[in-house]
Amino acid sequence: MRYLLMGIFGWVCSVHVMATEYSATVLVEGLNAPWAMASLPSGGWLVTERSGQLLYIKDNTIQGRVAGTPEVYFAGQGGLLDVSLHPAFENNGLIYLSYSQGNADSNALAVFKARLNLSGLTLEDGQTIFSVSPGKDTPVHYGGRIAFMADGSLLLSSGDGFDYRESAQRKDAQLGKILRMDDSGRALPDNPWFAEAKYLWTLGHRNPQALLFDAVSNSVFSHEHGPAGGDEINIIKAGVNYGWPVVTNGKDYSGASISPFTTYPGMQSPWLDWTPSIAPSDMILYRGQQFTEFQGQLLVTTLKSRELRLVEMSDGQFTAQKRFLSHLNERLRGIEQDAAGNIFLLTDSGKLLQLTID
Ligand SMILES: [Ca+2]
Repeated sequence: MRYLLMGIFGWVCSVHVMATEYSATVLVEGLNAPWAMASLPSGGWLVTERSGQLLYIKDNTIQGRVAGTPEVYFAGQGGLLDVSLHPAFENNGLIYLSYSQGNADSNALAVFKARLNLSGLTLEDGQTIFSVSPGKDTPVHYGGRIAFMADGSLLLSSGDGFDYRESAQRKDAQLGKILRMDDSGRALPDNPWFAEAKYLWTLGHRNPQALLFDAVSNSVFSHEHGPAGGDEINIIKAGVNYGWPVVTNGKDYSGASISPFTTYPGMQSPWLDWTPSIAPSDMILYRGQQFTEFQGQLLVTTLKSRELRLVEMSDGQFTAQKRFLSHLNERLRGIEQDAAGNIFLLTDSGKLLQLTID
């Protein structure tokens, strides 16, 4: 018995020593509700603050506020949301912002396009190239993530507006969808329902908070918030119905059942379901060299769970999850990798962090 215990003790110790531990270095503090960031090829970051500011950060310092951003409807979950560089940014300097526009009676997720003048800290030729239709009178569930695909098309995740969840199944509404357009905001003729619903790429989403295109696997991943339970990751393919609110593993916040169905013919079940909810906020598919454990895997920031989730897969199938950074006790809002393979995080408490190996 004594030898058996010693054996177990030794095994536990060796596992502890072998596992890689991660922590984070604070680069910048004092950000005001940061939502998203984009790594600039010249070094530094563009960071959005939900109240409407676009900040330029370099050398661990806020260099200034970029002028020329759109006027945002700042309420609830709305305001200035994502920032994304055009795939040919180094040639054309174009950036894209998602934001909520309008007022309490009628507001909508919109996309703003502009040319970044970094030396002048201003946006030039800015224009709103798209806004979700119809408008709504709730300040929540915008979705709002932008991702460019290899063909140069722009994907936009649009939330269901909370009170309008039935719209997620209707082709005559852009709520609860992933939308696809060109880099000027025009619908693309090869979209799956172009004749009847030009912009729609997929149906049946609730509040998709992450959206990414991975060039290596030529795949698109998203995640979205369920209600109480039913957070999910999906692999996004054109023309697919992802089920909300007909199919969900979540319940209403009251505890009432939303749907009797967890599967339904013609609707795609989640690639990964989180019940109970972890409130995922952002996600990358890591393609750098610096963190070997993360290569080719998904990293998900979480709000409710206050941790970084590694979601491992093999041949496109989910295999395992691991949890990191719980000791920070931070609501993690955003994650990005830079060209060198470094990983950066945003927190709701207003910090820009860099991931480190302990
Ligand atoms: Ca679903």
